Amino acid sequence: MAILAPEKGWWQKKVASDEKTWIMFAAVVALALFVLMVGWHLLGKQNPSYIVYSTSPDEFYKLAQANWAKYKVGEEAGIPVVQPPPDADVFVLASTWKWEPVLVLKKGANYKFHVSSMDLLHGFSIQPVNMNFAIHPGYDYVLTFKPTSAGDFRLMCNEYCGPGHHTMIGKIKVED
Ligand SMILES: [Cu+2]
Repeated sequence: MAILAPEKGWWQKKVASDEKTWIMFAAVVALALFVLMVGWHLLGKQNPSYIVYSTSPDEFYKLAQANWAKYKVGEEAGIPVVQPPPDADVFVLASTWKWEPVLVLKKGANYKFHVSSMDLLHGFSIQPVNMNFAIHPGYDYVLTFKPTSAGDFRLMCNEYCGPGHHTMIGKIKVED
């Protein structure tokens, strides 16, 4: 019974051979999973990795505003429509409860995304592709991004962020 102390010297008992087999088996499985983790990162269609820098909501907001002013081509319901050229920096800002700006990108071009939140934890999720990142305020998430198909994509928030969470839907248009 667990309520009683184990008998003295129990830790000095030799490990039985079947127990040794199980320990070896577990070690082999753990090592195999460790190797798979690296392989899966390189070969599996996982979330791409990104680089994170620390920033502040104020600083990021200023950088985003300057970037949008440079590449702005219009406005949709008060949200700027931004068309950055290939290889440009692209700023995406999450706040309760919207994504800014509306992006117009070119298929096959490379972009350097900077994503941050102004207030709470939000989730940057591009639908219907498998991309999903947690976005905390105070950090600049930098990811290289190359749209591989044309069409209209939705940017969803994938972390519950309050009563307007379900309305937090952004737009990315990818042109041929
Ligand atoms: Cu949300």
